[in-house]
Amino acid sequence: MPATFEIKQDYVAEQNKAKSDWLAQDFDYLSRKLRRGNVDIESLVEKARKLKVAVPSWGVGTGGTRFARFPGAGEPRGIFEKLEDCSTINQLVRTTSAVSLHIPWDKEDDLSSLVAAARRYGLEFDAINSNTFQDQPGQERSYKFGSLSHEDVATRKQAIEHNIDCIEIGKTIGSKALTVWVGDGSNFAGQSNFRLALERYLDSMREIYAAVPGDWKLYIEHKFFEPAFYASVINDWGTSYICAKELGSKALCLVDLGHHAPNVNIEQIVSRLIQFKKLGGFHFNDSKYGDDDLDAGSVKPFQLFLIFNELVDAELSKVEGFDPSYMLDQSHNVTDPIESLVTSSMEISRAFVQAHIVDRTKLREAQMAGDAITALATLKEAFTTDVSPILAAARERDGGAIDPIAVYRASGYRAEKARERPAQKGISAGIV
Ligand code: AFD
Ligand code: MN
Ligand code: MN
Repeated sequence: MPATFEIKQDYVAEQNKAKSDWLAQDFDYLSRKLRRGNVDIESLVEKARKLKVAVPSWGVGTGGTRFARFPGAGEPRGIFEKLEDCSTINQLVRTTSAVSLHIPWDKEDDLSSLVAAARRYGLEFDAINSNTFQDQPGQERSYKFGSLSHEDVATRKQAIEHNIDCIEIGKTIGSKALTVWVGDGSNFAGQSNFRLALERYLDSMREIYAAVPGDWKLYIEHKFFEPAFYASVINDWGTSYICAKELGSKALCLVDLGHHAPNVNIEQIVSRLIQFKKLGGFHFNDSKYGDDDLDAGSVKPFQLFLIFNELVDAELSKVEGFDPSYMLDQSHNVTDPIESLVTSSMEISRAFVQAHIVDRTKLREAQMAGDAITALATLKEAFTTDVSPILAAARERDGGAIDPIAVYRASGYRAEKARERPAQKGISAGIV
């Protein structure tokens, strides 16, 4: 008997039984509909089964805003409980078998126990994230005025060393990438010299790059504002691209969907990065105003589809070196984080499968004929196809739940965790 409550595999199978009839009917209907367009539903199920998206360790705790944090019941109190929740998500959806750690939030001295726990849950560790946007207790130098681009060489050195420490942790736990996002920037015009700040950032990154193992990737994550409200040092994909290019082949750009100005054409940015072989991966989430951590697909599902349209186009065109990694990066303020991450991972799979339905011959012909109406209609036809039965079948075949949220709620998992994990004062669970 495990010491803590977990959803039993038999329970998932039992719950699936009640839904399997309607799934078979819907699946059959969709398969006939897709066949009319020469699309084989089985190949889509296989595609869906292969797609993986990593879960952020910091996403399973309740987030907060600048104004307040309203803690949820049974929140994970440390990395081992976070892994437990990540495992529950993967058990239900079967597409989230990797976890992305954030250091020092997830700092653990006993790394072999951490690896053993992950293995027991069937989880792996994805990219490791460094944190030089906060000061930690006992830290010698402050990041108030920046980290990798700080004016002071000793502060930069401290930030570089932290990143190298993260690489060392990552090596031990089996990560293959380091993601660097810095909060460096300025709040006032004139506060910082743009050119010198970027030079210092690049010098620091060169030292980190040198410590990145040959079979690893170094992801540069840009963000146009916040915490710096006038100018961020790594503010956009252009700056990110230039830095990745300066550093070398291990350095790639990471696109966080929430890190662009409103209405920016993110799918076009994705296309550009693919074309010039610098697309490293994604932090999926959604955004309406300046927020960067809403649930993927919750505000602009068509945008998510259009991004996957570019990704699938690259996959089918066999663009050389195209191998982006997918991660969620969200903060959940008003929902049960497990429910949000379950739903978001399904939205990623939905957009991916829909993008695979696009009739690319028809689209190309419409483009060549200057037929904008048919081009858009071709995309819309795929986007408006309800691929839920494909996603449900993929989950079921891998031992997951046909209806993950229903199973999760019926299992009483959260109430059990609330008993097992009495609230602690002052837990911080991801802030931005
Ligand atoms: C930031 C970035 C980055 C960072 C995260 C921390 O999205 O990925 O690690 O917030 O929560 O906005
Ligand atoms: Mn991010
Ligand atoms: Mn963010």
